[in-house]
Amino acid sequence: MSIRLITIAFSHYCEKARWALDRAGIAYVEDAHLPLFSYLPLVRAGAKRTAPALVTGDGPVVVDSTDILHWCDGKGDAEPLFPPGDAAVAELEDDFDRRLGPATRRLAYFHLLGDRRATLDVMGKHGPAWERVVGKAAWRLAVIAIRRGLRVDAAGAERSRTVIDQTFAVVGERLADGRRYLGGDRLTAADLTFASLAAPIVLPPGYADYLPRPDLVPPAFQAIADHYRRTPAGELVLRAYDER
Ligand SMILES: N[C@@H](CCC(=O)N[C@@H](CS)C(=O)NCC(=O)O)C(=O)O
Repeated sequence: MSIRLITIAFSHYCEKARWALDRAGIAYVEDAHLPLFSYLPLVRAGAKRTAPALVTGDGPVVVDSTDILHWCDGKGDAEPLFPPGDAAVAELEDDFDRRLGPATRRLAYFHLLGDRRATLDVMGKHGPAWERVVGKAAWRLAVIAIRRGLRVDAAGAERSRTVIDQTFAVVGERLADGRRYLGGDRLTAADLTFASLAAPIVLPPGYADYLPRPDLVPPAFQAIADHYRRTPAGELVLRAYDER
């Protein structure tokens, strides 16, 4: 039985899982869905409500992106993402997962969802054709549901920017001694998680398949990406994607 990664294709947590699987050289099939449509396959697989989930065929379904990274460390060929005994990498990874991920998602949605063409472009690229047809027809309802569910509003976007600025500052300070990666000279779970969870606001070319076409990115959204790309932390995101 092939390994199946259930995703919301453009979700940055799903990107994190894809990246870890690719890096570890693990063959898998992506079962991509649109938001809300992902619930049924997740529940059927015995996962939680959130994507990603990894159906391995030889054990329980792995239901959280960080657990998928650990699973890859146990199964893949690459050097471990969590170097044994390195508590700093695990702490950074956990902080990015709990604070940065929700913040970048909210800020990106805040700038995306007001623009119908950009939103439909992102939602129209992946997943079963019937989901895209229904999603397009019901896009206004989907936008309302996402805005309510994730508290996507001006005040939330402002709070998220503060979290992002704090996190980018912490990352920048760690890189200030000239190290290439957060844990030292090679990519670890901290870098992979930071780069994938920051991708929706840094817009690295390697994530383009999950972003609006460049000419559709709303100007205020592009200005945010331009700002963060110029920071040392933003440069780490771009470099990690270049080397992906
Ligand atoms: N901590 C989880 C977070 C995953 C997550 O928030 N996934 C979102 C997509 S970005 C989701 O599936 N949301 C659907 C929902 O919450 O109902 C992980 O790392 O896997």
